[in-house]
Amino acid sequence: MSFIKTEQRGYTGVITLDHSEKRNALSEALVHELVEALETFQKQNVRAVILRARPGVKVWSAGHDVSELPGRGRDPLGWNDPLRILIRTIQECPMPVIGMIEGSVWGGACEVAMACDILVITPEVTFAITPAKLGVPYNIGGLLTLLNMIPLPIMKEMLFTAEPLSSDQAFNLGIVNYIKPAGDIEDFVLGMAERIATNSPLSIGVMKDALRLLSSAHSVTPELFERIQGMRRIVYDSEDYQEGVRAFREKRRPSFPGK
Ligand code: YZS
Ligand code: YZS
Repeated sequence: MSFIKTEQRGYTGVITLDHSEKRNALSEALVHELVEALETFQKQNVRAVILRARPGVKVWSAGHDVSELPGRGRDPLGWNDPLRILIRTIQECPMPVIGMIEGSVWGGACEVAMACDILVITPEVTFAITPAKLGVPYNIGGLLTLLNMIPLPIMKEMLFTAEPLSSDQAFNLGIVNYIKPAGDIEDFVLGMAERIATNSPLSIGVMKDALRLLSSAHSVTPELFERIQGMRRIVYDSEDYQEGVRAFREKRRPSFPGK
């Protein structure tokens, strides 16, 4: 079964999320296809990638596939979790990835958007980062992806309320590059990708990687790393995490005991 569609137009590679039944949730299978598509594009000398969903969708992606989150006692966002693999693949691929977004963006899909190099969205887009609704302790690398895009007070509000940020706010804060009406967005993004493709892919690839390395150049001592991991562990060992995931499966509001 295929959860995405891919298309190559000259030097531009287009990936379309295509699993509307599950609102493009980032299952292991979907992520695997996405990662393969990016690797194939790289081999085929694609110079710019567009990551989009089907035209007119209400949900760009519902985020991590909650049915695949591990049970209590295991890190839900460990190094080899599909979301983590996808984020690294987008960040480390040398071609610029343009996120072309229609619809709402949830949880881990917000991080996918923030891992893209350039964002173009329609006016209806919203971004909600939702670990606090599931009792998930978001991982450190993931927080850094968000921190590199979102001003700290706004990020705290998003994380603590888990409420959506509007397209206007995202644009005014410089998180997204452009807001375009649904009827214009595709041509606009394709045009931008074509213009990128006329420039030196070697120069662009190295600058992208250097910017990634510079923006992740925070020194964390082993002790600090272990301390944060220890704090996170308390959360994924907790009743809150169990209740959050269970409530999602049972399609009801969670009631968090706070322990
Ligand atoms: O009942 P069926 O089998 O038709 O499946 C339903 C949903 O269960 C499924 N689905 C998902 N399955 C797994 N993981 C998901 N994230 C997910 N989202 C949806 O898709 C089928 C259609 O869903 P409905 O709810 O009926 O669709 P609709 O009424 O259109 O509502 C769309 C939204 C997106 C509003 C709704 O599905 C929703 O609230 N989804 C969850 C959004 C969310 O909270 N995502 C964050 C997931 N967590 C993460 O990414 C990170 C771990 S974290 O939490 O740390 O940020
Ligand atoms: O033909 P003659 O001898 O009259 O000389 C011409 C140009 O060759 C010369 N000239 C330059 N020479 C060396 N380095 C330059 N950057 C440079 N720019 C211009 O000046 C004479 C007049 O130039 P025209 O092209 O005839 O003037 P005009 O029609 O008024 O056009 C002006 C612009 C500025 C639009 C045009 O000259 C142009 O596109 N110049 C190049 C702009 C550019 O790409 N600069 C970036 C250079 N690179 C860097 O700063 C970094 C290394 S990097 O690339 O990393 O950002």
